[in-house]
Amino acid sequence: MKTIFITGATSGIGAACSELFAQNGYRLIISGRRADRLQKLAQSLKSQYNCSVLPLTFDVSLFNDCETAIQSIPDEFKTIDVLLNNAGLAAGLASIQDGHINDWETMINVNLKGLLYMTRLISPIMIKQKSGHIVNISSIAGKENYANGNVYCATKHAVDSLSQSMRIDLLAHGIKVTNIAPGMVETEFSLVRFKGDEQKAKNVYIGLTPLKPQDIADAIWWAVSRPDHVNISDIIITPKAQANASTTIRK
Ligand code: NDP
Ligand code: 8X3
Repeated sequence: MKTIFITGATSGIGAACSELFAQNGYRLIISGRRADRLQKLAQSLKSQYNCSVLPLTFDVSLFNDCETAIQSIPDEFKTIDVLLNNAGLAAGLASIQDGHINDWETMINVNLKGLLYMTRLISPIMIKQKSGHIVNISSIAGKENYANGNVYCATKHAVDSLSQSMRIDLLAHGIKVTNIAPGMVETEFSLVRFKGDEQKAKNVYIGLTPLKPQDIADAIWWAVSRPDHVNISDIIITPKAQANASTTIRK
């Protein structure tokens, strides 16, 4: 039985991946900061799929907390076949001249440093195993920039760049690296970006059919379930109504 470690499993893409990998017989380590959601998800996955699930509550932007959480993993879960670096967020949508320093720091700490911390802690486990697969969730914002996306786009470009670097550094160790670059996916992403403003969040998806988190989970499952000799390097996925980071068609 294989094990996947999913960050940001309490919502959206991470929750959908938890469900799909559980359905496909994986053992799961699920993480996020909201303990109540993690417990509920763990219970629901165990009862639906009779799988082993280890919920770990911690903040990926705090290195010591990542380290403590990983050290607490019991032997049963210690072989980590897949690391899904998914936890992330956009905070605000302000121009560079008006941006809030706290928002910038949050995005850099979670999207960039958090992904680095998790990779630094888990890649040595994979190196010892001589196998593993790291999947990084970047974004279409990691391929192109859009108005007021500035720091979010920069963190996702950095994720795209790190996926390329990881593929080089981990090549000799038999570890695969996949970069996933979604366009608009309806999750809590916009609610978080607009700090709980439901109307602003809804407006993002008005007049078009966005991707569902399950669409991204399907792509990740496909990439991870290829034969051992195949590495899927990069996937860009947008809704049919989105041509690139800033061009959409709405009814
Ligand atoms: P959600 O807001 O629905 O989920 C984000 C997840 O990240 C939550 O589980 C949240 O858990 C977790 N998270 C946020 N901050 C932290 C933290 N400091 N420590 C640990 N976990 C954290 O958004 P999505 O599912 O859409 O986002 C998942 C990833 O996909 C992100 O990296 C995002 O940038 C990326 N993405 C999203 C797109 C979209 O349109 N939705 C498009 C392209 C990429 P908790 O709050 O419990 O800690
Ligand atoms: C999230 C998608 O287009 O808001 O990464 O940047 S977008």
